[in-house]
Amino acid sequence: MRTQVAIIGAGPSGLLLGQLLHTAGIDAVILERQSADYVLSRIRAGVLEQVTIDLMDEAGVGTRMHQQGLVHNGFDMLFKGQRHRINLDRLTGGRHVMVYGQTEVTKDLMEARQLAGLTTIYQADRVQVLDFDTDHPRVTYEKEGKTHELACDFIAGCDGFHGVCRASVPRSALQEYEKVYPFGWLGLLSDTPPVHEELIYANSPRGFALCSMRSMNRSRYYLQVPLTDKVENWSDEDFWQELRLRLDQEAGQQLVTGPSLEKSIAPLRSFVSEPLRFHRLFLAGDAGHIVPPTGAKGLNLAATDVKYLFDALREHYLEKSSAGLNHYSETALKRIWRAERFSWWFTQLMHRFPEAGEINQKLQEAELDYLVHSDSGMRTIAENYVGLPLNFGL
Ligand code: FAS
Ligand code: PHB
Repeated sequence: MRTQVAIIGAGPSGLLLGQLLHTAGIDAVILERQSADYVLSRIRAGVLEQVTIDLMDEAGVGTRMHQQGLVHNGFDMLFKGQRHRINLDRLTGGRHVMVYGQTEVTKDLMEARQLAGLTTIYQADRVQVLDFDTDHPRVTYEKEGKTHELACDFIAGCDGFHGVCRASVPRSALQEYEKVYPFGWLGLLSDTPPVHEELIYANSPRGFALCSMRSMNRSRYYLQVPLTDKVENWSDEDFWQELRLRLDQEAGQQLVTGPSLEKSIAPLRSFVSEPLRFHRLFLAGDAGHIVPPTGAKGLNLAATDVKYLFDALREHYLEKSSAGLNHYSETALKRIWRAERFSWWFTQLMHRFPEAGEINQKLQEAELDYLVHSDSGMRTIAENYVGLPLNFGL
């Protein structure tokens, strides 16, 4: 079998790239290790930046997102029992974010791909990416006990942090930067009305909490928990009780509890692998970087990688120019490091670091107190949260 672009991974990165390539008449085959249902079962991101919204529209899959997505013009920061609203609209000159779950983004992209009759091979085992340092890269995989080979012009490594693509690059050819945080996020999904119409990020002496949502009937909550914690240690009742202890009185009274639909613990890390290009192999999304989810950047950063890579591939095929491909890594990494910085900074500001001593909580509260009483302080939060403009600093 042969294609122009072999995409490894059918998460949001791979599916969005496949859909954009299709709009430009460029052929791509997606190879995915899991089943489609398994991919959809993973509960992840919830907040889309405008650049991601625009890309969904460009890929022709934005209809349901605009019908069901919730436009948010602000969010609350809670500390010392007080809530302070970050007015995104006012602070960024009219920009906002949209609450629309990654599961829905993935569903829309999967359906569009299937409707267009495009090839996605699910449950592709033992995927190998080969000869990507030559002009004739190829991918092999096993399916139903048979080995298959896919010849291609380019390989897009959209296979996430634990994927095969980055792992196939010789260690001497890349440099990895990593920071692992001493805690995780225990997430709970429930069919209950959100505690507030916007998100609440809470810095409490007991630890971080986040009140988010998927719709006005489905809520998503997170609690900072020690890395040693296990999801089986947490009954729903324990979760709701701890969440109340980390919120202010009003939210505690508003909180509607109910049975969890999903409960899981995600580790937090900052990670970047440089570069993102290895001749005919390109890394995009979590395959190349990870951010702690505090700044809601993970999915949005994946989307901008895909935008840069799609623009470069389209330029290669339609304009016979390789300029975009040659600049992909440098351009994407500039934006990646800006998002890594904000995600790290916001994580340091909002989470409890017991090993840093009680003074750390006092310093965090002092910094928060300054930020929410300073327009420039709130603006630095707002402009990063909605996503820096694509031409920022260029
Ligand atoms: P993904 O990991 O989503 O997709 C990679 C795909 O490649 C997967 O389907 C995988 O099965 C497949 N794959 C892996 N190895 C393969 C192989 N060898 N062969 C074929 N296929 C292979 N971001 C936020 O903004 N907010 C959040 O709250 C948030 N929460 C998260 C919680 C968790 C537990 C995790 C892990 C991430 C979270 N993220 C969050 C970040 C997340 O949303 C990612 O940024 C997003 O999934 C990135 O999408 P992809 O790059 O497509 O990678
Ligand atoms: C979510 O709704 O899953 C979510 C929202 C904002 C974040 C992280 C996760 O910063």
